[in-house]
Amino acid sequence: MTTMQTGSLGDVGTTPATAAAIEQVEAHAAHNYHPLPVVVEEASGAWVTDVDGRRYLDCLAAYSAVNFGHGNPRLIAAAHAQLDRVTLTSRAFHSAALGPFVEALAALAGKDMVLPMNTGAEAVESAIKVARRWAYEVKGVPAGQAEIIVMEGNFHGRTTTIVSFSDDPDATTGYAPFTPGFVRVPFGDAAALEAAIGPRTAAVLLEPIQGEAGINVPPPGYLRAVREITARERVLMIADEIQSGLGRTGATFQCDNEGVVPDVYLLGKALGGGVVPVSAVVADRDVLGVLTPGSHGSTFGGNPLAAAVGLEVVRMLAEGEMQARARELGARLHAGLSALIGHGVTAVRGAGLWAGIDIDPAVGTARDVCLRLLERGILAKDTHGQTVRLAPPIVIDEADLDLLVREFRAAVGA
Ligand code: IF1
Repeated sequence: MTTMQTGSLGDVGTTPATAAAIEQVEAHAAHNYHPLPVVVEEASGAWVTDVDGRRYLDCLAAYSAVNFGHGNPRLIAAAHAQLDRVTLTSRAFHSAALGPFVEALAALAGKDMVLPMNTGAEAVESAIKVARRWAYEVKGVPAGQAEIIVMEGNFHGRTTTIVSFSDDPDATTGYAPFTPGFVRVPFGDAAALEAAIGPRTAAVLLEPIQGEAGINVPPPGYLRAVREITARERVLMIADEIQSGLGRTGATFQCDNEGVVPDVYLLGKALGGGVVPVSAVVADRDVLGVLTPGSHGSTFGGNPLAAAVGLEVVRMLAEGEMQARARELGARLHAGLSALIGHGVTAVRGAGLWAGIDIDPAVGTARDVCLRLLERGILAKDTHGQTVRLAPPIVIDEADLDLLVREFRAAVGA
């Protein structure tokens, strides 16, 4: 059972231990976030405990990096075992842990090869380089002229090249000059995509469901259309499954739910099990084969600790239970949330155990609702003003999922 929060929000934000911790971070860390006033000290499964011992149900799971729960025993055991062997060799030498990881991940994705990196942005940046080199060396696009088609409303990370093709002023203001070679089209519009493809097009990069944009699910058949068009036009289809993948939407990849196999999968977040940063570009040899010794790299990419945890994540996903849980619990979550439409909620979107809920402005902003949820012992995050995103760890139990829906209903005043 949960310990319900008592008192008003003021109590949550102003206890001495919480206030002191917030003050210290505000004094010494860059202010590139506006966190909710809660200071997490421990976590297990779907629950976190703050510095005052108060418990919260974690319904963000670090933006789906903690799909398998905080302190997942299998993943922590894999990390502990590797910690006592070797954690970092660089890839100047081979390590015993890398081979099993890349072989298992390639098999999970049905592809030949893996480029192991660390953060999602690194996987995206690496895929941009690989797609350009593939365009020049395999497709025959004239040197320096490769174009990559991206989506309006995209979010693929925070590096200067990635924000170069963002249409979000918060992500781009003050960071020019930008990297050229990107064309943006409306998400969900296959005709617009087809019209934008030309002889210099190397790839299409898209999220199968747009996360930051508000858990935007494209129209049925869109991803299949993207697959058909890119296959016909000899353009790489690059699916950014960094947030949508690895069980979150009730399948190994969201592309699976649409019966689509992209040329390239981009993975991250949950691939490291919420323990270490692990990301990857997964594709066949005719694509990743363009990388030659010295043409790309990373100090930590494919390190033994990351590989050991990543291997256990892949083994867990190969069993299929996490995907089944996300399907079953996701159906329960969406049924509960959809009942709120017209009662403080104007729309619910998502797939599996992933939901974007638009809040009726009469109730307040999404952040207002997140602050009310915080008072009620639920951690959630807003995006773009009116949308609350929910992505609890897939290990959440049914009783806690029902608690989430009850508290959400109360927080929107339904
Ligand atoms: C932040 C957002 C989510 C991603 C997709 C690549 C990356 C991300 C589809 C880059 C990262 C994170 C970044 C984090 C918050 C979070 C986020 F709100 F920023 F957009 F999830 F929606 N592709 N998303 O979602 O991966 O380099 O971060 O490992 O920047 O605040 P990363």
